Amino acid sequence: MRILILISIITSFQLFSQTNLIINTEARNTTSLNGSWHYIVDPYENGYYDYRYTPFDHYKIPSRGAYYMNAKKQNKSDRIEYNFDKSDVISVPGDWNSQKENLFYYEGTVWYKTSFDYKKTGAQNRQFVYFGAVNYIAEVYLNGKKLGTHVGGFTPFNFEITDLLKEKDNFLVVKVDNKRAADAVPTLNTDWWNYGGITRDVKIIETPANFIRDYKIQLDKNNNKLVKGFIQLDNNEATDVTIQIDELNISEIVKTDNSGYAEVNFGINNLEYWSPENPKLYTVKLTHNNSSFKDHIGFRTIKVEGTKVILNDEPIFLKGICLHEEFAPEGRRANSEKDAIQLFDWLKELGCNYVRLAHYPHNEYMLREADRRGIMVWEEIPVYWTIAWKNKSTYNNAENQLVETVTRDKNRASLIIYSMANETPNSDARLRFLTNLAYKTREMDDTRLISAALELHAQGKERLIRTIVDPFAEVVDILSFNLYLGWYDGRPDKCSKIEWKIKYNKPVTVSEFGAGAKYGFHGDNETVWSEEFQAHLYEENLKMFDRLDQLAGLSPWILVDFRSPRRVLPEIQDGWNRKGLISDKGEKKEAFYILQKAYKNK
Ligand code: GCB
Repeated sequence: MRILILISIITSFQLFSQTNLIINTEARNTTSLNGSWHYIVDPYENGYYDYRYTPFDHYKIPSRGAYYMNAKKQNKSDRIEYNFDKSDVISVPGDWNSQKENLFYYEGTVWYKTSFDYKKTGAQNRQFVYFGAVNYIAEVYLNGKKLGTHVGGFTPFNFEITDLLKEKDNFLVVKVDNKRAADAVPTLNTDWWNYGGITRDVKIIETPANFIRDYKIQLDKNNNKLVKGFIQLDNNEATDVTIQIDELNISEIVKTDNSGYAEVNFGINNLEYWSPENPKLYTVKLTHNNSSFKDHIGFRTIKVEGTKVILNDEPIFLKGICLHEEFAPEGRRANSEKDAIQLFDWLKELGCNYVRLAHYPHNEYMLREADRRGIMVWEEIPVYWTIAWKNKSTYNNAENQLVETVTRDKNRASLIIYSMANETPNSDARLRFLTNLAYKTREMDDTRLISAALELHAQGKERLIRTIVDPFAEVVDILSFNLYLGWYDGRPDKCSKIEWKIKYNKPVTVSEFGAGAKYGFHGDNETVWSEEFQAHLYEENLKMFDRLDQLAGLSPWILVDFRSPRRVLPEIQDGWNRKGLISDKGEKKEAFYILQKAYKNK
């Protein structure tokens, strides 16, 4: 029976809206603002609110007490109670927790400041300041003027600074607040570290007066000889844009309408399709008003047919693993291309063709690396566990994070699945929330699949039947579930007794299974935390999943041990979730080789 779902109309909420995101920033004319920034830790938000708790932002005449004014003492009677230039420095990009011992557990406000000179390269040019991500709320000010606010810790945003930028002595101040909140996305409760700070690159982008801000150049979902998409200029202008793919002798001219928008629609022949075996990327050149830049784009189709996932007309099994955006050997957020290369080296060694980037959008280096290395990607937004489903602004926040993710990554061939949520409990409000997100995703990009990490339900007298009872299963393209059989649910030998009863005619991927193990701790199969226990659990689980007819892929939990404040057991966890196949020091546990062997034989 089809379930009718009432879609509520939710209007966009100003605070979160970020529709003017510039994509493919690595190909633009940019100046990095990465480096050492001064910072002030401000748990009472003294630099933001006055003593009546009125934000300085609301003052008509700016107060020099507001930290974003970066005020300097002008004479001996001048009382200024902060001084960025005499405050400590911190690296950007980078989380503060791993850089400063006293900020290890800190959740709250930290002010960042950098000063710089800037020479514009063209008189008519425009400039934007771009942040790869700031966790979680960023209030951004240039030269004492507010540029705007961004909410959400894992997606990029930019503000125009053309009119404020000077040749000398600019100061950019960012108030970063990573306090968790019940109505935020994610909410209060997660099983990962709430790394605070300016965690990704910061740069100034310089563009012509009008420029190509956004575009989608991808194969049509149902026709692998047709490129479809759009070009969006930043300003309204009816003009020509040229799309060139020299290797394929393609040079297409599209005409933008009065709103600067053009549809892209052209035939393409003799393509080498992108796949894990042949991650072919074409250089695509976009030209508008004599100004050009390039992207490296792969072409492939992905769809489902019955219970199969079909890549370029062939069924494919997703041999994957989950991953947090963390560089464990240094106990910090991953933030560079070098980090991405190390993580993908491990994925390749394990024999993966697929990765689940949990539980929020990872940095763009990861998607670029996935494109180059032929690893298909599941990308998700941090709608995790107990979100405030009924709260409109929570929805708007989630939707905005989704929109920013799709906007940034829709030209990456590796990206095949958008996930709407992880382990969320059934309710009408949750169904409405997730369905709205799914509709929004399809409206923006119908060339990829939609999923969510769902929960399973136990049935039968002995509760050994596993099934999905979830109306959101009707909405997704691929069913996925997390299942900790042998860890949170019984012993590993229970796996052999499980019966599957999944009624939907859709492919199924196991989005998580696993067990904790401390590298170097040995025991028998039944000794919890031993490498042997984890390896045995993998063996039993893999056999159990082999009996699931619709099985189209696996992404066990997880490639590398990761930091979590929930994991406090001394001598075993010490602040780390130990379900990694690789330890926090980079050592491979026995289960790594079990999965590697299973993937070799698939
Ligand atoms: C889960 C969550 C994941 C946790 C994992 C665990 O189901 O999705 O975020 O870290 O279990 O280790 O318990």
